[in-house]
Amino acid sequence: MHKLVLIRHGESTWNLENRFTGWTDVDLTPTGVSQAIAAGRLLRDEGWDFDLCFTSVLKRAIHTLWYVLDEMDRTWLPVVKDWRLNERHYGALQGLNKADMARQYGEQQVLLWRRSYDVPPPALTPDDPRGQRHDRRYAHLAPEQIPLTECLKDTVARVVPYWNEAIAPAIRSGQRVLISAHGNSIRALIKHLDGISDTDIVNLNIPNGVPLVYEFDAELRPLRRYYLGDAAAAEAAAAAVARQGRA
Ligand code: DG2
Repeated sequence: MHKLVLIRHGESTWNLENRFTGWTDVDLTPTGVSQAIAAGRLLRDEGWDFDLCFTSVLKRAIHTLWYVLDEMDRTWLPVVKDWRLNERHYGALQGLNKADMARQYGEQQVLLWRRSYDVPPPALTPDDPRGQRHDRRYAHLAPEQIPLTECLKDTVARVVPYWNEAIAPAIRSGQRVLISAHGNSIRALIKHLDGISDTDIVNLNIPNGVPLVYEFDAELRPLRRYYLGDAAAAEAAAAAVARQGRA
């Protein structure tokens, strides 16, 4: 049987301020650091170990991985960073407060922007300073590959090929893999792995800093998905994420 652990980064400064973040590269808060350390301790105490780690090119996920690995005394493990694990690009919403947007446009509209499968938020203009077209970490990409907005479907369209090319072969070859990523890049992967419908995916929310385990059969078909540690606390934290879009 193969296993995989996914973790959404610990609380970021913009999670705390309830701002749409997307590809904006914000830090962890002290709470976020504590969440990552606690996750590392839990993994260590429960006897987990890894051979290979993947993360995005955003520091909230990278730093979360650092703290987890440090707690496990595994900072020497190989880490592959790839933009395809980045958060879903939140377009012109990036930087805006989620509750303010719900007051201005209504909770239904914000739910559509946050959780619908195929409705993208309004796009950034190519010259918007909040965009990434001049960011050196994306210089190897063609300009049209650097999103100006994304719906979850767009995120699935980059996460799943990366899963197929890089992550799934590593797991199949017997490597124990840990992925540190984001609420919506993880939702994109779960949608694919568990075959969740476009309508049901609306109800899936991912809490910060809680290790999520997948068990697979030899063909990498999911057998089980569960949070490590206090399952009720993880569910409560996921419900709190859902409420971030309320006025
Ligand atoms: C959050 C997710 O991304 O927000 O971009 O605002 O996981 O990197 O903190 P993350 C963002 P929601 O889709 O839950 O509003």
